[in-house]
Amino acid sequence: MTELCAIALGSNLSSEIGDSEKIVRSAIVQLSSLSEIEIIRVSRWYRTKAITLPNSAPQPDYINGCAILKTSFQPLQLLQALFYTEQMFGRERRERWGARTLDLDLLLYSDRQIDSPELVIPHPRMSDRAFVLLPLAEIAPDWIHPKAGVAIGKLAKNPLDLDLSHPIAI
Ligand code: PH2
Ligand code: MG
Ligand code: MG
Repeated sequence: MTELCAIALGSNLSSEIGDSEKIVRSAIVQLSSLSEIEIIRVSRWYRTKAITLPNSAPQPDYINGCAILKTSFQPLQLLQALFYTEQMFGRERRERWGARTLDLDLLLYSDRQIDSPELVIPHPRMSDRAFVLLPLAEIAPDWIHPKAGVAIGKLAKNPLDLDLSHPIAI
């Protein structure tokens, strides 16, 4: 049994692998090497202004994008695989919304809604983030956001007053 999922990728720090663009591209290759994951579509990559917590130091721009995958993993197994991949790419968790070499967020898992301490799906902040919605709308415009009941393509057209990330395709 496989399910269709959507993930978001982000990076705003380079590592020994290379710059952020190299990191997100390599992360896709790494995920597709797992027998439980088949990458179906990948968006273009976008350069975006870092959204930070109020009063925190400025951060480098992000490279953001989204991917659709088919997986035989259950949601928490997939989450573990994403965490593991982040670690492979040198991710360190120091502060919330701190700069990172690789962030992999599970956005959608089929039409499921999950609200557990470990995992909330749909991703609770995806609907107000242009750096998620724009790339996602490119590859999954008709996917209905299970909580909002609205297609991703439509959500991506809403004014995003709070998000000043201004995604620019690279
Ligand atoms: N991720 C964050 C916080 N801020 N800003 C941009 N532009 N892109 C991100 O992926 C991002 C962010 C926390 O996950
Ligand atoms: Mg994130
Ligand atoms: Mg994350």
